[in-house]
Amino acid sequence: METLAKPLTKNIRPDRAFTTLADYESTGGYQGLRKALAELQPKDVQQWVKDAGLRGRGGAGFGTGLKWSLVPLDDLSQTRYLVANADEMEPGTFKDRMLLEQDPHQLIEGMIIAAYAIQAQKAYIFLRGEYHVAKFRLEQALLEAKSKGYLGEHILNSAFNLEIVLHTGAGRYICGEETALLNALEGKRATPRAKPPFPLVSGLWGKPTVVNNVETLCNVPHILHYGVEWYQGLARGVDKGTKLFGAGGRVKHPGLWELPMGTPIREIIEQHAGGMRDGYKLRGFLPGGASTDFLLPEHLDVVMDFEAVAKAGSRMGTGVIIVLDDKTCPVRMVLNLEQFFAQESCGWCTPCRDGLPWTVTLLKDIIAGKGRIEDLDTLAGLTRMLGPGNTFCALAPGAVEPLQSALKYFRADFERYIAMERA
Ligand code: L3W
Repeated sequence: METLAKPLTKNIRPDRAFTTLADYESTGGYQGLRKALAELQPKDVQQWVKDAGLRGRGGAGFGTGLKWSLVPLDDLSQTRYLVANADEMEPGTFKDRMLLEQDPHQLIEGMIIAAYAIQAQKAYIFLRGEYHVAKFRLEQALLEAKSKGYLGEHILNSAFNLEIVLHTGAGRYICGEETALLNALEGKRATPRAKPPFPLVSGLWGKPTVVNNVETLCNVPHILHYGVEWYQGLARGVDKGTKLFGAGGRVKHPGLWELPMGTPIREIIEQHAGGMRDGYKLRGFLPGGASTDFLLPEHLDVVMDFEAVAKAGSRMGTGVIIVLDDKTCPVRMVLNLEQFFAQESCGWCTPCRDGLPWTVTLLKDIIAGKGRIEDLDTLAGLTRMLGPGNTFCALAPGAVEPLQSALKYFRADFERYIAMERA
């Protein structure tokens, strides 16, 4: 069997806009599904994905097979749902967009296999409303899949039935939080729900529901088709498989690359992104989206594995790096991010609703020359008050990560604004 180093992007080519069903089938598409339905029980599929070591690619890294295995399967008459979280809106992150626009069948096949593994009868794709091209391509791909018997009743002549519904959001970041997403799907205001119960026990309309990120689901067909050992062998580090890593900011070649898990950050920034643009130096970076902590040039040899990045003091998050150069003010960059998060707070819990606008006010005052040195303590206090455990969801704890690390690493920049006012 042909060995593939880049399963997720093998069909994405510069000479065509996207992959049709025929293109997808010509490189082994829907073979993973055939194997799952013909040879494996749902529990076996869960075990394959667990053994492969696939972890969620949306930012949190929860074990995918473990998540599926926690869905109650005892009462098969009970409705279960699968949801693909395609509400990609993390600032600086554009990885799912490429998969959705350029190879929609890969997601659809991953969803059918995942739905089979948890015995879901209905699945939803919750798509970011602004992803118009993805919407069009997914609509076409769903029709193609249905016409070839991959979707609908008795898929590939098996006893398994599945309907996939495409639902577009209305442009709110909070809808990417899985329980807010479920409320939005139910037609309610998109506020997060308290967890537990986790959605896999009580999700959409109170039924067991698995929510997986797009990139996570795109890994699944390949695990089934090429096997667990092959998948594990793709990685360079502790975590398994490949990942779409990217870099944006003042690098020579901003972009996305499918690379082994465990790839050093230095390689992503210096080789794949071509290093810094002429005249700019690297000052720091957010490793995986706007809601992760800054790291410094001294962390360039950290590898992109969940634990390795956590040990360095940040999170791998979405794996799409935002680069800070020496001519961009970190205080203004953080203000920009906090303005986004304050605007996107759903207002459901007080610390997030009131705390994030307060960080914005303080940062604006500091930049306007009206700051006091005590404001830095207030900002640090806010990062603790908005941290994990004090809010319903991860929006505010994620939002304060770049702020808390900017206060740690770039304090002199804050103090310079404050001193300017005193001078
Ligand atoms: C059963 C338990 N299930 C956790 C499940 C949970 C969810 C998954 C991860 O936030 C992060 C956030 C953003 N029994 C369970 C359990 N689960 N414990 O596992 O859960 P959790 O709570 O760790 O994270 P989350 O609320 O899903 C996601 C970060 O991602 N982020 C943002 C990404 C944005 C995008 C985008 O725009 N597309 O991906 C970047 O880092 O800050 O920390 O399914 O139910 N005991």
